[in-house]
Amino acid sequence: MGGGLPRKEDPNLVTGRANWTDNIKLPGMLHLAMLRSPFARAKITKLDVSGALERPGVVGAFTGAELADQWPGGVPCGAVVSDQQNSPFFSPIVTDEVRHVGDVLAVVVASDRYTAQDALESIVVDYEPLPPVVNMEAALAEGAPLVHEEFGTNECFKYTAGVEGIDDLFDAPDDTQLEGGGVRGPNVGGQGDTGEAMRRADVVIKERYIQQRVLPTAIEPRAVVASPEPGHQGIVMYSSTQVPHLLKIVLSLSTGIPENEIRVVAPDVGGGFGSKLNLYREEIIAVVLAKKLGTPVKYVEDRSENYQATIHGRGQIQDIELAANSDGKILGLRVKLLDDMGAYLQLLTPAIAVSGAALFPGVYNFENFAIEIKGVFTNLTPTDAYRGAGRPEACFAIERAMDSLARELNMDPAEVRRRNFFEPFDEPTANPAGLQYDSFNLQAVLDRAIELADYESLRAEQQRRRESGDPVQLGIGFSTYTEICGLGPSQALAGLGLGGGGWEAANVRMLVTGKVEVATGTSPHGQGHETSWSQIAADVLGVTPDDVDVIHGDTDAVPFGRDTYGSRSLAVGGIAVYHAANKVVEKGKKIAAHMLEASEEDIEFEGGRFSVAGSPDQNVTIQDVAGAAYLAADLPEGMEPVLNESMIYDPPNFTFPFGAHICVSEVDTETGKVKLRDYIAVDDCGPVINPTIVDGQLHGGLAQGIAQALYEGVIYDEEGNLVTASMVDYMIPGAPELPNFTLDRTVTPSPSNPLGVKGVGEAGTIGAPPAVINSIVDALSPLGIKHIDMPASPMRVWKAIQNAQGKQ
Ligand code: MCN
Repeated sequence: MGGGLPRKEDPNLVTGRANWTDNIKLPGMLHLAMLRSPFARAKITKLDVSGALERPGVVGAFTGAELADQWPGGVPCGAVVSDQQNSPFFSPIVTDEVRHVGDVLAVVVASDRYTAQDALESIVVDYEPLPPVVNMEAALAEGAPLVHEEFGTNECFKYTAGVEGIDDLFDAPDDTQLEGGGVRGPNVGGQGDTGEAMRRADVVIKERYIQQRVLPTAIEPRAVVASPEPGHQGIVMYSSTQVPHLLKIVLSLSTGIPENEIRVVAPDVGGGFGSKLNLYREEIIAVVLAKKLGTPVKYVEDRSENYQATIHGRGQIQDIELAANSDGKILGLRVKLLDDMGAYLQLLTPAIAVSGAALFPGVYNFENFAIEIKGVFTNLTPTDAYRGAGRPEACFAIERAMDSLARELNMDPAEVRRRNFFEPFDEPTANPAGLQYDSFNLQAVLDRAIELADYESLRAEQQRRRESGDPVQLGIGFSTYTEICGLGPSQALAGLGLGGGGWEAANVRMLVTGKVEVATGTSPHGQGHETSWSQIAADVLGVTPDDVDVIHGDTDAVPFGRDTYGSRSLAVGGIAVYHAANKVVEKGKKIAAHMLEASEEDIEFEGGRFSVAGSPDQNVTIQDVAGAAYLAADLPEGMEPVLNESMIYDPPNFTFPFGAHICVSEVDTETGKVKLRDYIAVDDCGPVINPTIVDGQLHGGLAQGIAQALYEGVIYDEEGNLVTASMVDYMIPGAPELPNFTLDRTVTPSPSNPLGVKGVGEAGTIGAPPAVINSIVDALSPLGIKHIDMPASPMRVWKAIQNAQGKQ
């Protein structure tokens, strides 16, 4: 542990030997294509699939009405954040009305993919187009068209913390009505009296930030093969998923197929970023048709379908008020959020903003906090988890507001942060929302980032450029962040509306030859668990990582698991491996004592060798012990054969990595173009198991965070058409658009687990957006520019400059 072992999984991935879902070809396999709505909202007045059936190669064409009894549970949403939540039935194939462009109204099954796709053209549909709602504020306005008429409103849920007794956080006619805050919400707490804090403050920063929708673009789009395989009584589903174990459960809930008759296999998965944390309608349809037709059915989405029908991330309007004294000390924060659900609820949709709610206070220690979140239905693609899921949004708001506060008080942005940081601690400490942060040393990460950036020189250069009227201005942007990782303690997850079940399972077994197999319930799709888990097991057992094979992603091979998301895998799944391996060592000690005719208390274990204390020559290797345990010819009385130990580990707390990022940008005031010159990230995820993997995770995360800040953004037109429906229209940055990252770490162990590790998989995505926008605003602040919305495209930046100069 701690060594930069090259990733075991990479040779296969980079030499074309990976096994993607689309590589699977089964005898008799048919191909599925979806007829998708071109309208954001329309009634279906006629639907006739008979024309498709006449085409050669077409095996079946189906409407929702024909298959409705096959999916009693519809597409499941498992997240409930409010008793009054409006949760619509989400039919895999709609029957009466389409609710977003890309909604599915019929499907074709054919001998090959092209035939299936072409046959869609022979389906006759009459639509009665209806006016759609394509933005949240319009959706909440009186008389707005309703996405789901049965609810009589487009509000999906309302969630409040610290604001009980008032209807609307900022809309209260008089601030005095906010007295009597201080009520801890049921799950995420608010506390104190934010109204009183606002009145008492020397300054109140009031801002609105837009979290644009973004597309979680994995290299491999979604793919599924559903197969009624011989020898298996139910269904085998191969899916490009990050959650095979979860799929087994929710597929059963959706279709009524008993859970024990479902096997889900995640072959190699080319990325997910949260978007493959869902049971999708296409997977349900493939399973239902494979059962109905008695033959395997494959569906692979193309990139435009991926952009229309795979979930989108973010999609929030954030109104925030931050109250502070003239010395920069924060007195209170209140937040009012609108959260875009899209047309339906996917597995976690309502829980995304709620799970980020308690992180709005960020890394700052203050008294008064309140939040109100409204989930809103729109006629757009559903949203759900995208890398960070709730935390990048929260971090952006507080970190942008901290910069505004610094500017208002004419204070250095690093200094205003420092004045509000928690003092270093290594035991759980409550944040203003009641979350128990595990351990922090924020001062250390900020100091190191400032040192690496050579901050003083940067400010001097900035000053020079300002004074000389250089058209290219320098911007220096900070963000200091924390996030909630290691999802999570089961009880706490239940409190967030996520049902519970935050444990993770591992099985560590030693084979007769002394080799090791680790079965894990995590389901990596780019994170390198085969390497990291090998390192953990190898260190505990005193073998080499090459002796360890890691098995994952098959519910028959690994019976229990809770999969990979929420940067949970190391802090929960890796710790399960650690405990199971230690159990192997404990059992090995008993066998070694028997073999060495010594007492168990006298057996020491180091470097893969059991020896008798004081007589190091009397020893046996763990491989010897594994062989003896397997053959079982001479074991201690009553002992079960084989070194084969399991652990189901439920963590006591989440983990809270933290960091300080500094973005250095050059903003061309004549063209609006922003060039990132440098990006310094000092992150603390506790002790690191594999520094190469951690650096890779940070690079990828930073790239996606910078992408949201500068390049990416979903665009819909007024009719609800997805304008950014291909990679030509949607800007995914590549290496040329990104700066050379300067990374460093501090190590503050978590008290929550024996290795002290915290998550890192989303850290970059969380820290980067505010650092980038803060740097641009910093560069342009002499013009009086206070905010630029994301993505800060050249056009947007140029317009802001023109406005500021009174030219527009
Ligand atoms: N690690 C480590 N030491 C630490 C922390 C982590 O060595 N102190 C290593 C772990 O051992 C693991 C990797 O870093 O190999 C990530 O661990 P962790 O932070 O526990 O995150 P998860 O494995 O649970 O990954 C989930 C996270 C999320 S939520 C998204 S979204 C995301 C991400 O990982 N999606 C990814 N990284 C991705 N990387 C790729 N390539 N593709 C995705 O879809």
